[in-house]
Amino acid sequence: MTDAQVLSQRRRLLCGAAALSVLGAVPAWAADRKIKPGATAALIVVDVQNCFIDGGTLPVKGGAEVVPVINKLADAFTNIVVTQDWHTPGHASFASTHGGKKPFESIKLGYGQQVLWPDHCVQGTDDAALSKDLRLPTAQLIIRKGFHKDMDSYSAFEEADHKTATGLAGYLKARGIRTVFVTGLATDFCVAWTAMDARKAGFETYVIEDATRAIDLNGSLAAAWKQMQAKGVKRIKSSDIA
Ligand code: VGL
Ligand code: ZN
Repeated sequence: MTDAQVLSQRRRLLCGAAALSVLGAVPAWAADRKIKPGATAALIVVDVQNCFIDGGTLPVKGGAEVVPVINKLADAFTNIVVTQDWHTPGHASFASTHGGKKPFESIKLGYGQQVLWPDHCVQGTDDAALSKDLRLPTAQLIIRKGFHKDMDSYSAFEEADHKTATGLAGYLKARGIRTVFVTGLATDFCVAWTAMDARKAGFETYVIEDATRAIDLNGSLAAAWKQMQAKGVKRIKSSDIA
């Protein structure tokens, strides 16, 4: 066979596999196409904290639903990093800090536009604690962010001035990590900013969609996916992981 014939035969085989998987019958060799995270991959679990779950101060719709998905994903990873939104009282991102401002309005601060939020994830409070239902026995690092009173940090890599590093990129690189899989809350804020900054720092980056839930403020979810795609972030489902 010529190379072209080999390729076209392969393509037919792959189409066949796609048709079979629609029927729910995936042959063993097609299952091999799932992603197997190895020693150079890390799962990043963003802000799965009481504040972002029902009963918390800034609940994300369906936020608790990511927990079992993430717990199951954790079995496939030897490297796991967890993040925590960790604000001072009177933080710049709180509406209550700015006289006359209401939550979900936006203002201009020294480093750019800032959405104002209800007071949330204050350092040391139960609201800021990780969900007690998370089971991540192999998690190696908890990185806290947003702890500078005058600056927010949606991203686990860089604060909102896009200059101040959290240290996560250096940590991951020092550990030999090349690929990151981002999960958690919220898709359109801390997950998206973390994923985009992971790309900026040179990591191959996936967002596992069903392991996230969104705030979706004025179309922010669709905008976030568009921006992530433009930056080369790959969008997958937890069933794509072996
Ligand atoms: C987040 C809003 C404010 C997040 C954090 O984790 O997505 N969103 N602080
Ligand atoms: Zn916050």
